Amino acid sequence: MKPLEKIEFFKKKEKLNAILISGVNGVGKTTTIGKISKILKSNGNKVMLAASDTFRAAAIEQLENWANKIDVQITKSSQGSDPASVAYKAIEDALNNNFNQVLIDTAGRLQNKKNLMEEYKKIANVTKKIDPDAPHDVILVLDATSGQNVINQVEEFNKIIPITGLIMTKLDGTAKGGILLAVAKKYKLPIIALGLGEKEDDLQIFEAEKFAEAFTQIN
Ligand SMILES: Nc1nc2c(ncn2[C@@H]2O[C@H](COP(=O)(O)OP(=O)(O)OP(=O)(O)O)[C@@H](O)[C@H]2O)c(=O)[nH]1
Ligand SMILES: [Mg+2]
Repeated sequence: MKPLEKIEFFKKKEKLNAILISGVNGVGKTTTIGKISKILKSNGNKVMLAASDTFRAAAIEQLENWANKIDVQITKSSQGSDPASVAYKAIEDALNNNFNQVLIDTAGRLQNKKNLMEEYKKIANVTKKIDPDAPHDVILVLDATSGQNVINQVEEFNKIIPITGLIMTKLDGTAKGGILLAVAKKYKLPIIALGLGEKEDDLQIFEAEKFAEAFTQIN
């Protein structure tokens, strides 16, 4: 499992690092952004959130609550506005104000909905107008209770913009998420972290040894 680690994800970055967070509906994207922000901030990063889920009612407020809780900045617009413009503006704001990490929240979308996947592509492409290397990370959030469908999610999201890391949430429930290792190996994707609850500290950075220990104890 060692090659699946990517602990440097959470370290302090010297240059702008835009992180696109994607996944199907309700997997825990927004919650995970809150949790990641806390770790990034504690490691000396200046964090900006981009409220690019302009689709779901109350999604902006939800992200704003996390921004307040963790005490990080947020760039937002109104519900129904263009998600790509929000991402663009967030990165612009970050560069102008010396923020180095931008976490882009996106609306939940099913991997087989063509128009929603096109919109997703547009968000990624617009960030390249500011920095051709952006988004520097593309994290697909997976729900441990999704079972085998996870494979199809990785396959389809990866086709639109190459994924750079996986996070699996809801591992505090009865689902063991055994599929995660299989899918990470198949697509050669690092596992960034594991979600173990709804609170700000319920994110465990993926470390192969710890995971192996926990896994063998549970089973
Ligand atoms: N038990 C548990 N619940 C979680 C975890 N991560 C997120 N949740 C819960 O899952 C629900 C959905 O979380 P969100 O963060 O809103 O998910 P999302 O992917 O942003 O949802 P959409 O934006 O609507 O697609 C919330 O009730 C979260 O509190 C986790 O690791 N464990
Ligand atoms: Mg959300």
